[in-house]
This record gives sequence, C-alpha cells and structure tokens, in this order.
Amino acid sequence: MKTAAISSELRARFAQASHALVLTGAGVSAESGVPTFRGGGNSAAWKGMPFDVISSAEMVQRNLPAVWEWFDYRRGILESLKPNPAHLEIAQWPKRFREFTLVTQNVDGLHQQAGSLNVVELHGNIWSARCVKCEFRSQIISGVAREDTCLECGERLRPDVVLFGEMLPPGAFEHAALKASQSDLCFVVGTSALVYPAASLPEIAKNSGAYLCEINPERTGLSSLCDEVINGPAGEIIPLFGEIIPQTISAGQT
Ligand code: BJW
Ligand code: ZN
Repeated sequence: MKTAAISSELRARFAQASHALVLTGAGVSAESGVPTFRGGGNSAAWKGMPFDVISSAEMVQRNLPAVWEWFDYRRGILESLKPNPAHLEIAQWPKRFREFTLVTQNVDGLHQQAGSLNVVELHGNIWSARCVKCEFRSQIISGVAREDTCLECGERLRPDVVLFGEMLPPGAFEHAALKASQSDLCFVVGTSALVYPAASLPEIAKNSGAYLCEINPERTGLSSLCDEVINGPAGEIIPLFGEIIPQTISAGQT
C-alpha cells in the first residue's frame, strides 16, 4: 500500500484542515490483535452467548459474575497487546491541526497507550470498574486483584463500560457532537457504524460541511455518505498520512 491510496484532494485537505475529528471503532485495534465485535473471531460470542447478550444491561442485572468473567477474559488478552501503527500515527495528529478531537468507541485504552491525550471514550474503559449504585469508580491494574465491592457504599462493582440500552457517560456524546459540527475534516476508522449515537457523529460532521473520509477494509452503511473511502487496514493506511507535509501551524488537542 503506497501513499497513492490517499487522493491528492484528501492530501491537500489533510495539510490545510484546521479542525479535525477522528472517530475510531474496533477495527483500529484489529491489527494489535483485539478481536472486533462483528467481524467474527473470538470476541463475537462468549460461552455460546452472542456479545450483545453478554455485553448487555440486562445481563448485569441477571448474572454480573458472568459479565465480569467475560471482561476479565478480554482484559487478559489485552495485557499482552500493544498499540499498532494506526494508534501511534493518530497520537501525532494534535500537532497537525489547530484543533483535534479523537473520539473512540473502543474500551481497550490502546489510543492512550499510544500517547493520545483527552480521548473521548464514548463506551467507557475496560480498565475501570464502577459501582452499580453510586458514582464510585475503581481503576483496574494489570496483575492486581480487582475490587469486588464499592468502597463508598458496599454495593457490587461492575465493568465501567457502556452496554446496549445504557446511557453514554454524561457529556461525552454532546462534546463529541459539538466538535464534529465544528470540524472541517473527519475520519471514520474501523467501525461498522451500526451503533448509535456514535454512528451519527460522521453524519453531523458531514452535514456541517466537513470532508468525510472512511478507512476500513470493508464498505459500511456510511460509505456512500463519505467524500472518500479508503478500503484498507488502518495500520497500513493511517501511517501514510505521516508523510504529508503540514501547511498549518499546530496548537494542540481539545
Ligand atoms: C477494520 C480492520 C482494520 C476490521 N482496519 N478497519 C438509533 C437507532 C437505532 C438504535 C439506537 C439508536 N440510538 C440508540 C440505539 C440503541 C443502541 C444501538 O445503537 N443499537 C444498534 C445496534 C441498532 N445504542 C445504545 O444502546 C447506546 N446507548 C444509547 O443510545 O443510550 C440512550 C438510550 C438508552 C436506552 C434506550 C434508548 C436510548 C449504547 C451503545 C453501547 C455499545 N456498547 C458496545 C459494547 C461495549 C462493551 C464491550 O466492549 O463489550 O460497544 S457494543 C459494541 O459495538 C461496542 C463497540 O464500541 C460498538 C461499535 O462496534 P465497532 O467499533 O463499530 O466494531 P465492529 O466490530 O462492529 O466493526 C469493526 C469494523 O472494523 C468493521 O467495519 C471491519 O470491517 C473493520 N475492520 N479490521 C480498519 N485492520
Ligand atoms: Zn457505591
């Protein structure tokens, strides 16, 4: 895959854009070895349960130990995995734009491991637990037994992730939607764009005049809305942007 994968139009836009937003999904971590949700692999089902059954608010009510088992298993996989060239290149992008916002649906923390700051995590983080009753949160540290009960009220802790039918963290989507509406360049990377409200962010960006680019080996329901679709793996395509000579002065990430 050569730089030719990026059109001259997109190259110019990347060099000149002032407000950029990137929305990532499971596909950006696929080349690190994290299974996607809908692309098959180990993660699509857990002990015969489809992931949307085990990763559901109802299962937290019904069988929290099973939900923990599923998330403990996934954290176990993550312990040995590293950010890939897509995460590493995206971590450099705040230097390329006056404003840069990284929004992820992923719970794996790999963007932060790659050096990205202020990542908007729409669906929470697998390295955090929260109380089922109060606001208490507890970080989960690799190799250290996680807390089972809330230190504030004694209730049970659950994974601090957003399951189907649950609300997103307060303000997270609103912040992302505002930044999407202000962006002049928007990338959608490695998401099937099936899960809302995350999937509405590219639509918001496009409706506000942003140039919309999708990077994904497969077409998605969003592809026809995009100004440009690059059908390829994020870990090969995204680093190619690092070769584009900037034409704007940097200022940081919001
Ligand atoms: C590569 C690649 C490579 C492979 N390089 N790419 C409007 C309409 C209809 C329904 C709704 C709606 N608004 C809300 C809903 C309900 C629901 C929803 O969206 N349902 C749809 C499925 C229809 N949404 C919610 O419930 C959300 N909450 C909410 O809206 O609250 C308000 C509310 C509450 C109550 C009632 C009503 C409203 C919450 C959604 C939470 C999603 N949670 C999960 C699980 C997190 C925990 C866990 O980790 O287990 O989040 S589901 C799962 O899907 C996970 C992901 O973040 C999310 C998105 O998946 P993603 O990232 O797109 O992954 P995949 O696997 O689908 O796709 C991977 C892609 O990568 C593919 O395209 C590959 O081709 C590609 N790829 N290799 C680049 N190398
Ligand atoms: Zn509590």
